[in-house]
Amino acid sequence: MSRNSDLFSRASKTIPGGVNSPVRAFRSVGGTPRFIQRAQGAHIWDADGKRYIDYVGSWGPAILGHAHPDVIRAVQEAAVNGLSFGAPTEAEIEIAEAIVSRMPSMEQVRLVSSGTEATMSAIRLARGFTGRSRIIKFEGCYHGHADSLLVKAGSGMLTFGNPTSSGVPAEFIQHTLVLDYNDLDAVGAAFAKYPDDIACIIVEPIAGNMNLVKPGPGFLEGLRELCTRHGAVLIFDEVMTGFRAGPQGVQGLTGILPDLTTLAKVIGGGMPVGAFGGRADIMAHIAPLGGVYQAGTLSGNPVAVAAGLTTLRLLDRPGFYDTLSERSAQLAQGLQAQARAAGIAFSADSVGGMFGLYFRDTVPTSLAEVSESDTERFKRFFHGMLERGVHFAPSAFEAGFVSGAHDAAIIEETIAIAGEVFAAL
Ligand code: KE4
Repeated sequence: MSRNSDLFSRASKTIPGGVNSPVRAFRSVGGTPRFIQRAQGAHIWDADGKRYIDYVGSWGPAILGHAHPDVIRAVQEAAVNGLSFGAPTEAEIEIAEAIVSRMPSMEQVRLVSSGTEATMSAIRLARGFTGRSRIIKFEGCYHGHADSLLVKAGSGMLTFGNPTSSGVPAEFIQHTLVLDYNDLDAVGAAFAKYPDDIACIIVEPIAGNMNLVKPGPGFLEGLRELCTRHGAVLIFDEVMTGFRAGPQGVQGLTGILPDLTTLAKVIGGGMPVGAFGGRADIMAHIAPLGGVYQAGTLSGNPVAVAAGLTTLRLLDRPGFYDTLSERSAQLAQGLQAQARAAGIAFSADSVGGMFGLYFRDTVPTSLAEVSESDTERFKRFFHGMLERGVHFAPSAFEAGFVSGAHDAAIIEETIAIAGEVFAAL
């Protein structure tokens, strides 16, 4: 019995499902989750001492590679001066300045402790700013686990959604419209049906929670135009794509500026930091300035901020993102070549430091197309790679991540291992 199995059965006695976040339980791929003992650079080691090349990277934060010495040192130096004060610190100003100077649409920012807090707060702010209740989200996009966002599309596209979680009363999601990603006509129809009644659109400007799905031509531009025309707030949920898809997130890649942006993951560098921000005239409605209440005991705590601020500064290294993008593309192309050689229906895509792997012939443009992937084959691929020391996301519906520590040799090693696994699929 491996230590992973021992730990998993022991964990399950005191922690629901043995994990503190559901995707970690391997439910969609089967098998025993690996309990990580330590991580360094591109690698993680499990409880049995087995080493893996890691492409989860804590679901995005480990963009520099795990345990970067400068980040660890910054955390240690902050910690000896105290962990949290519940009072303002200079470091919070520095990370706020670092964020707003990098994100083209952000004039002001408020720190929180998770992506969920960021999106929940941004939606409340959009409702408070507009005085409207209805919100639009897209099927397959995940924005954290706030009640009003745990919704799947209703029967008719323009009817209101149904909860995706028990414990969410219908009243809590009655104002949430769920539309198809990339379906701009449906968004136009929603505004036509509910003129002056839609507070905001929240969207992953590149989706990473239905696997990687990019916006179609004109989709983001169309959302921007519709929100401007109807006085609705456009929220880019860049929790995953912020400082990951590129040095200025998707808004930097596209030049399309949202009214509000939510961030987390990279800006904490592995420590709990989230943020929401954007137009100063909207942020002026947040307490203590305005009537939209939002708060957090550990928001902006100096230890988490030290990790995030050091990470952001290290990302400024010349050529960092060019190399990161090259590595992701090298992985995607190499896996595609191996799959083709083995006659496996497979495609892959990448943008910046994130990638998507799909067991279908073509790169998907919607959740429906992602759902046509061969998930059974994905499971066998996932475990074949895991047994050979490569740790991909334990779900066919998640994006993957490379870091600055994934050099060309590590990518080539991964591609070579995949050749063996595809051949056995
Ligand atoms: P957190 O509350 O988990 O920090 O962030 C929620 C969130 C919000 N918005 C986007 C675009 C996100 O990707 C996330 C969280 N992403 C998942 C990965 N698919 C976190 C992994 C997990 O749930 O354990």
